[in-house]
Amino acid sequence: MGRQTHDRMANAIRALAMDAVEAAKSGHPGMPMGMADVATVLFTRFLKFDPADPAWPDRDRFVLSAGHGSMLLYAVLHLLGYADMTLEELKRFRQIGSKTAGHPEYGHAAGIETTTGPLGQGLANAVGMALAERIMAAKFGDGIVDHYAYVLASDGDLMEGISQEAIAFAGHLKLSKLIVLFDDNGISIDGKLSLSDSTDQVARVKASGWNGVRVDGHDPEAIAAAIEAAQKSDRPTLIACKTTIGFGAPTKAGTEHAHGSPLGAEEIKGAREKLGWNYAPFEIPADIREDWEKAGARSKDARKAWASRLAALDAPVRAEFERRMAGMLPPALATAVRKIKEGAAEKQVEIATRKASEASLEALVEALPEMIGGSADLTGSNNTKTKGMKIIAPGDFSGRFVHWGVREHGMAAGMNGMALHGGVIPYSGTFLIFSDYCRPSIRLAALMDQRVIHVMTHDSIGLGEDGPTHQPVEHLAALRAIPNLHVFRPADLTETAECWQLAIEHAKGPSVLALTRQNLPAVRKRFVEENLSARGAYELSPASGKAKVSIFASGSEISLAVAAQAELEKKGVPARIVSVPCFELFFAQPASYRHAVIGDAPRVAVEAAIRQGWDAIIGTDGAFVGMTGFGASAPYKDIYKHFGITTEAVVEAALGALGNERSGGVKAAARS
Ligand SMILES: Cc1ncc(C[n+]2csc(CCOP(=O)(O)OP(=O)(O)O)c2C)c(N)n1
Repeated sequence: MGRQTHDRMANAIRALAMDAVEAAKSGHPGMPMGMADVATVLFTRFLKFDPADPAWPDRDRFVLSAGHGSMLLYAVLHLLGYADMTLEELKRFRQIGSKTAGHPEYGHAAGIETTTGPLGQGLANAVGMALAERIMAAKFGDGIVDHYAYVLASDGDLMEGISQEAIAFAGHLKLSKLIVLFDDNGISIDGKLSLSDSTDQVARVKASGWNGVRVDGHDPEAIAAAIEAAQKSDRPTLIACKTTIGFGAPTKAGTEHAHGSPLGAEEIKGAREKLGWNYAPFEIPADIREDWEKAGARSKDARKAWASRLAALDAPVRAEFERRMAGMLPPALATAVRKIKEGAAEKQVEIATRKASEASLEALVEALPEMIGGSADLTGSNNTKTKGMKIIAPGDFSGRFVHWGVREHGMAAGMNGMALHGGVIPYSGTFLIFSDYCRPSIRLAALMDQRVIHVMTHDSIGLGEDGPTHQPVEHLAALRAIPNLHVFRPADLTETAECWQLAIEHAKGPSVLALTRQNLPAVRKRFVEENLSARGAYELSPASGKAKVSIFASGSEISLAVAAQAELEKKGVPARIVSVPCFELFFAQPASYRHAVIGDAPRVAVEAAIRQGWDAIIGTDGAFVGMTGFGASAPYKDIYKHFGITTEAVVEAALGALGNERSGGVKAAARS
């Protein structure tokens, strides 16, 4: 391609970005204008994709980590001929119901590989994509799985802490098909980057085992040469592209004023003159449109060749590849869960739920080859690695277990990238307390409807001596606050197996399994085929007669409820127990079921955590036995006693609730 054609193609991106931001009266024109040359080179010469089949499994992934520059992606997708991305959509940039949201949102339009905007996330997602690609290639061969993950990252992406976790991890695993195009424009919102940063990013990535090179981000041949070299490398590459933010804008280029607001009519007029772009807003001349559409058709033959290779596979292998990419579950899942539950009913073992999870995983990992486990350096504590599980190592991706290192945030974002890539179901572990370190990524998994499973052990003061820095108190409530996240807190082996099944079946969202460090008695006494946890809450143990009180609990506190029920019986107070392994599933039940489970007796809840959220079940007048502040360091039984989370306390609360009802308080609450 001649320089003139390149310039005109890049200017089409610039013009669409300026015009759409101007029409929306909001948005970020600077990055798309600055990176238009890089994007033009990447999409017209390197990226493997087919707008006619956007979900082609062997396409290269392109991640716009600097999500504020969304117009770059929308403009390119439009120009390449993606059916979703019409000119009309560009004109409706940032409007309600459009595919062109403020920041790219996964699922809104084909070609948006992940939701970006929170800086650093896209880069870490891409690491997960590059990892999933290698795992799938190890399983199905390079003829079927052989693609790159390209990332467009900004200064902000590289300043965020998560980038260090992602870079160090990718360097360690030598994820050589990860190529980062860094928009090295020296500008962020506050002004020159020198206000707050002086990192040599090339030296930085090299220190983590990457290639790092610098190019003039407005020189197409230099960019192309760097990408070519990166493709051949045995390690990930960062190409620092020196660019001018807002390239072409007469007074705002090179300044923070081009970053995040419309350029204004005068400036746009000047930019059109400077760029030699003599067309009306949103007008793309036919020759440029044709050139872009040609670029869009570049990989057609490659896709056809790939389809032939897929068709030539043995039928069972092809079916397995297609099943995994479609995220369909094998029938072996139900069989595995049934087996665990039968064993649990028979043996009635007293074990920690983290051990129950490990026992479940032994069967599940066997039944579901797509499950890829891991831990953020707490493998022995999270119990996420089953006996036969081989480790994924640099150069050998045939294993099933990822040592993520002490990188919870990078891990959670990487898992999102793995799920988005497809073919794998990532699960991994850390302590529940460090869900705070994963939270931004868990939120994005929920927003993107991605099946990612977090095993979070040491789920309360019950972890004991490590003390309040390690004892989650508000975390269950905080996680339950995230829409579309299922938070499971099973009580014994049977419930753990059921919750695992539900997490795996939650195909359109993430799950957290909150599990204990301490041993718990079995509370499910007999085998029931039905997954009782599936409705979120169910009557675990009925009262001997008409219930005078209902006790609600989750996880480790179920055993307290069981003991309290026996005490209350002795006192002539029939009590029923409701196990609540998952709030979200319970609240999704029809009102009739919810009302039946909640019942009309006075209510008490017990959970070794804060009360927030429980009022939806027990009402504001319900009694709650739990935590009101931070925990303490001591043997766990002493801590439970110290904070008054005991059988006696539950009994007392139940009797108090009864007395309260006699005086009319609870009835009033039940009506409200
Ligand atoms: C985690 C996070 N913090 C803050 C922001 C708000 N924000 C958007 S862009 C940006 C920085 C802009 O600088 P840079 O990344 O260099 O982008 P450029 O100005 O070059 O387009 C910030 C702070 C964000 N999107 N994500």
